[in-house]
Amino acid sequence: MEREYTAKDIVVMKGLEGVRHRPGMYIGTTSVRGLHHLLWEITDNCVDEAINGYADKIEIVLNADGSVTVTDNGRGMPIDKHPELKIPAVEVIFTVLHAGGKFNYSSYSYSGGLHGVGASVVNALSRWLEVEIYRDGNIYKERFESNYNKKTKKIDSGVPVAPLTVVGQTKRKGTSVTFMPDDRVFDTVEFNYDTIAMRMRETAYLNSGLTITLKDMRTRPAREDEFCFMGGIRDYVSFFNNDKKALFSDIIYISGEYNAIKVEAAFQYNDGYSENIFSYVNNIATTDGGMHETGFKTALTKVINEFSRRFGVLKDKDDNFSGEDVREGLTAVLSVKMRDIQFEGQTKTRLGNSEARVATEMVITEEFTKYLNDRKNDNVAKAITSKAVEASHARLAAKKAKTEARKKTGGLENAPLIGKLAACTGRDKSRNELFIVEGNSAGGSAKQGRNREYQAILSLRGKPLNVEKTRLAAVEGNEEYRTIIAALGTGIAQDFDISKLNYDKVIILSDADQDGAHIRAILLTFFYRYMRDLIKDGHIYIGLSPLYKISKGGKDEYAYTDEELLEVTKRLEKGYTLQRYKGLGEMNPEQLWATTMNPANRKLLKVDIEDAKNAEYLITVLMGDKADKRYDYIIQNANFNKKDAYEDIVR
Ligand code: 1YM
Repeated sequence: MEREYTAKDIVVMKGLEGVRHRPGMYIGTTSVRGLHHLLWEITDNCVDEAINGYADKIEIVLNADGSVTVTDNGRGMPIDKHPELKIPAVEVIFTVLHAGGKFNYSSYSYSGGLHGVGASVVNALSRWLEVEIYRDGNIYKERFESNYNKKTKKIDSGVPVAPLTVVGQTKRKGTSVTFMPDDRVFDTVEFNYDTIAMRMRETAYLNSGLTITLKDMRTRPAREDEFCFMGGIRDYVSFFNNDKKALFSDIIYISGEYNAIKVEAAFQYNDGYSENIFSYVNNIATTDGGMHETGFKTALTKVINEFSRRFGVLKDKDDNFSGEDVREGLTAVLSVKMRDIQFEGQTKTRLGNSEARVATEMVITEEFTKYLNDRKNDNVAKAITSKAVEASHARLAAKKAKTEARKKTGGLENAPLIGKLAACTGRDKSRNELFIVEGNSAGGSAKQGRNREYQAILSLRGKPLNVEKTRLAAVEGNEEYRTIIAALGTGIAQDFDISKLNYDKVIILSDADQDGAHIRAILLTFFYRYMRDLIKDGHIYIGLSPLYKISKGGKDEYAYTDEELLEVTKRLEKGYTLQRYKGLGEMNPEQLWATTMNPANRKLLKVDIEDAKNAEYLITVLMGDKADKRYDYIIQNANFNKKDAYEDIVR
């Protein structure tokens, strides 16, 4: 049966056409990250249904044909006819851009990511999409396709192939969506199991009692995971502190509501020195913090200071604890749920709503005060205040030492350090590169092989200090780091100023072995902790060096991975000699330049910490106290020579 198109159909099609024309505007990018955004759009709808109390199960299946199926046990998408468009609501949801907001559906949406563009965008960017709804005893089904139109020479996006149809009976309730991402749109259409698992684990932590299952039918045997945390964000805090020594066993949990903003926080202290606050709004990670985080910090500082005054931990002569003092060794998860969220900042990962600050500060102040003053929690109160005392003493001592050092050297305390740096001659900061090289012999080769106009070399002796276990003051006192800090010119931690950066690229060059992986991880931890914007702004790189040299007839070729080696040796057939490099130090200056430093043919991985939490986990496990776990993790995950460890390979 030929279907007649009405004016409304055309509006609908034009909308989705726009999405296909400019996918980046709707999902940010057509890279592998954009691909996963499609999936989040669908899972977010399920999470909404769960937050509103109608669903408690979500199932994701990566099908063998490359499509993905997401199913929930909620009410089922609405199927009643839309009063104006005269088509079932489900069809509106999948074919009208921004159907959610525009038609006033889903006003209770708490999830929904950065883009929050909805199911129609997923449809527009899929080869085909099928939705099944289990509702009122029926199974309803509709299929949409994006096919090439010979007449218009364009692709008609997300067009229904038939009206919504009842295809069977059922007792169950819920919605199931299967879609095949369009390979004409995305750079890759291969979903990454680990990316999805990570996000779903996080979602499960943030929504206690929600069960999320993930199954990969593309591999044999199928891979499967189930995430469900009855303790919610409390369990999340224990997960983060798993490898650390907690100061007390209790995990402080606070929840409350203020002006229709739901605030939930869980926290605990460990014997380390770093502060780790993981904040969320509507299940979206706010890696740059924002108003809710500010409210949390203000409340924490205020409550601990008031309590300490009242019970004489702070005497009249003492200054108040600073914010850093009360956050030393803190691991916290803060989750806020509210309407009309606004993001700020370059990466749109900072919450801008000031009402979130007010609500968070109110809820935390009230509940945390009650908690500390409850005699049951005396041991916790004592541990927290003692930790703050210790931190404030360390802070004051470091400040004093710094002032004295400055007096002695007349402000030139960095001068001798710069001597360790083989600086470059050029002054163009936007071109200059700093290589941080493992070992003196590789450092020597790098100094001789480099282009001295824009390449500076700093060689490290041995392993740098592990900053995870160190206070800022000790880091600042460490010669290796002082050299790096002085060379970069930016300062560190609170004093960090990226506008003073002397180099466009900071390239870590370490051996392709376990020690090299460890050194790389230590340096990344340092940048992550104290110069995070260097990573965020894309200045940190890992230089790949070849694992093999293959020579034949006086010509040398290099292989950076085992796969490349196979390729080359296959092509050369026989009569070649093979050298395996055990470390950078085995390369002479010319080889190091040709393979690792020359922008024309080197391979650099741009370090991209989109997901600060995972970096923190990696760092915690790599750097934490439990050595066996660390060893396993390095073996399994620290192979930065794997391409998929980072998104971009650049020169
Ligand atoms: C596998 C994906 O989308 N589930 C889902 C979506 C909706 C509902 C239930 C729902 C919401 C409401 C009322 C409501 C959606 N509805 C809409 C819209 N799973 C999945 N489950 N009844 C059912 O929010 O009022 C958008 S999504 F727009 F119709 F409300």
